[in-house]
Amino acid sequence: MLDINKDELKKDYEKKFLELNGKELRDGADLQKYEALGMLVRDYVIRAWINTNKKYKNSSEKQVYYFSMEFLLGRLLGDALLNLGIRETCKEALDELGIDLYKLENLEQDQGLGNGGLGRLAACFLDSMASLNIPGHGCGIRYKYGFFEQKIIDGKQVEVSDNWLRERNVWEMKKADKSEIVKFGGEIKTETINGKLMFTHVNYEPVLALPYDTPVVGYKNEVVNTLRLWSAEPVCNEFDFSSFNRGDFLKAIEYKNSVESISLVLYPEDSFYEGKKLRLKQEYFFVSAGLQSIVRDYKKHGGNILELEEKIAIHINDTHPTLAIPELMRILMDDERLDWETAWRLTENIVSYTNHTILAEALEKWPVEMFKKLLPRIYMIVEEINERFCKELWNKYIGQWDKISRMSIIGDGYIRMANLAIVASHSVNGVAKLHTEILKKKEMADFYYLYPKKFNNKTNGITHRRWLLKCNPELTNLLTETIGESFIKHPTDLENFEKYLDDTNIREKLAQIKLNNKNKLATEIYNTKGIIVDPNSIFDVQVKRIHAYKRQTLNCLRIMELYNRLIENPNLDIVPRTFIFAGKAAPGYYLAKNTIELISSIAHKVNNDPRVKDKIKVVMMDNYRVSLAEKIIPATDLSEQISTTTKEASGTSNMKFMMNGAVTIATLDGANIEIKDEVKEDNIVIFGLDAEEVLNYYKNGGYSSWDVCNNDLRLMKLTTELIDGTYNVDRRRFKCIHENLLDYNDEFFVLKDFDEYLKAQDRVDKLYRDSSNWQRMCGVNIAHSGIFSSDRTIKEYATGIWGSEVLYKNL
Ligand code: 26V
Repeated sequence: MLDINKDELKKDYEKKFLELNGKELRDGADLQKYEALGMLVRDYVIRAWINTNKKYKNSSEKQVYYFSMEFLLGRLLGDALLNLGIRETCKEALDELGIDLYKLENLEQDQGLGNGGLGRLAACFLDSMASLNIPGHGCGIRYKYGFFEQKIIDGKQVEVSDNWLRERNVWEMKKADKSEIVKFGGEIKTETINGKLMFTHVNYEPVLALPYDTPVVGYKNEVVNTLRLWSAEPVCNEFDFSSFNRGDFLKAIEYKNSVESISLVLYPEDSFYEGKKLRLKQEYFFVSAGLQSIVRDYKKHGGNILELEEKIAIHINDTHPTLAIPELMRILMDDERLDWETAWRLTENIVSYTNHTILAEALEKWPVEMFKKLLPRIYMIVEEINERFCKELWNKYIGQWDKISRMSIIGDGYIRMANLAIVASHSVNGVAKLHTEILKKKEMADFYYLYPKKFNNKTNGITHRRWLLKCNPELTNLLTETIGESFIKHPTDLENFEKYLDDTNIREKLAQIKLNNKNKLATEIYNTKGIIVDPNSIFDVQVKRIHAYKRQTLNCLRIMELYNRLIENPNLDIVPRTFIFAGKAAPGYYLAKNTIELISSIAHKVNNDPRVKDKIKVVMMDNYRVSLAEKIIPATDLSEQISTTTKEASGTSNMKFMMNGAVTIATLDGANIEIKDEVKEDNIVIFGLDAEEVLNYYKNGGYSSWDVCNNDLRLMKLTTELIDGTYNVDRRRFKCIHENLLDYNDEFFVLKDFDEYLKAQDRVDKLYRDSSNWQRMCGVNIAHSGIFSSDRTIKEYATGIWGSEVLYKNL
């Protein structure tokens, strides 16, 4: 915790501003004021950062490295202030200077180096590791362009590049002296020296990996860990270009472009495998740079390579960093001269893997020919791993060729990354109980029977520091006034709040806080979309990536149905609702983009119809991102978690909403099940097919969406409305959604769950009318959300997977 008072902070800030801008604070622009504050906070952080690194160097604690293609950090200023324990002091200091801290915080660009849940989870984990005194660091790519910015123009998604580095990034520190070389292409020369086979990589294309470090500040504990992101640069310097003759010059430019493309842009796909060579390059680039620097650092401080497994843990976030396995083998064998068996033992004990999805279309596999050419030495190692593994299988499963070929790492001309990750790591985990069970019993059953001990569950979590303390200060105040501050370090202490819920005064306060947050969001909606919404209506929210399995279409159909009912009966007695959507669609995912258009069309129709104007409103907000989530979530009454059961591995927004006192309407999917177990059935609204029913339909058939539709007059009307011009003069506009629901038999059971969903929404309507009980439900959700803090999750990873020291026990 930083020991600084308001006056000192004021003085430091004015001085910093002057230094940076050569003018007085009062003459500065807001952006300059933000930058100066950011630079000042970075200065405050640096002392503790240096000390933390020193401490790590001199201690024998295991260092954990979290390898991830994505880190969705959002903004950092507010978090850094909060974790340093000076956000309040800073607010007061700035107030006295006539500056609004929150306004400055709003000027920071989001660091959007991730697609969705997987990248945000990585960011929450970094925060928890630092706050729990765990030496845990991130390793990833410093994409020049992050996840695209989404504009909704004429109801359609338009993608704009996210040039997040346009303004100065005050948080990162370039560490040129820590650069590494990563090698692509070329050939491998094999020779025997002193009776030992040696492999030399020749004629390769070298790429300079340049690290940028960002501090990860722990909560009031003086710990600052590191997120290291790698940028790809050409090896030779600019000057060399001028000395080339014309032919070489063009070649040099080609080289420069090809190298820089590696860290140019984040792939805007999630849950969809993109078999592109550039993606493979990205994956190898950052794992190779990361591992080389880890081993180099380890040896520099006198570490014995044979003890590496006791001193470091490498965690791979989904299969994207799986090349860490053969790369570590390469370093240990070719650079450190260890034999295969020793290198294998170390690698297996060091690496652990998390699976984040069962969607088949997200399973990474690389064409052998492409892989071999790009990574010749790595290919040799993967081939050897596969041969040894298959030999084991032949001995164990005599004659069971189907099973062996399913499990093989290389097969059908592809390298299967999940198989490699399972075979070569000591731990494989899913991200919620149901998801882990599906991995064990279904998707990865062959491997589970072979290695039952490797499989385990680690239900996801979210950092309550960002997702409660920072984004909902009023609720935080109410909590500390009632139950004290212990929940901040021990989030399950939030349970103490439950006993206050009998107090009507507290329930009214909860309602007032929600209303205040809704007012703020209403203003934001008006400012960005020009739509007036009623803060006294139910804020009914579905914000997440747009994807068929998340079923935004189910939400659309029920709004269309409610609209029809209201038109038929203008006196229909419903609690007014505001339906809020936000989310990006992958640029190449037609159905998802079409869904955004449908939402926009419904919004257009409904919002312009005076007959329903006091009852329902529909809003599709632009550019969903971390900082927008921080505004929407505290203002939500009803959280929509309506994925097809079995498809959402966990979900994490479900946890954020409950922590901010929203009631959830959900299918029994992912972590929704565990949320229900915590709050009990009375405090959540559940509907829809269960996992067994869904899996049974997938396996044995028996579902006909046409039959469901033909037996439900509402659905007949609604599906017709999709293609009869009701929502767009161009009748073909939503043909694709119509086809998916009917001609392709509704893969995600939208029509099947429709009736139950509507009934569940009616229950919500009734529950909300009993305002006092509704507030109790909200309170119970808050009180039981502590278990979903990522602190709990990280403790489970630390003890159950990484075997890292658990110093947080002293907290
Ligand atoms: C796959 C691919 C394939 C290649 C192109 C880029 C790319 C990027 C991401 C993915 C996998 C996405 C998996 C994912 O985001 N899963 C989500 O993970 C959350 C954290 O565990 C979890 O809460 C969500 O339920 C799950 O969908």
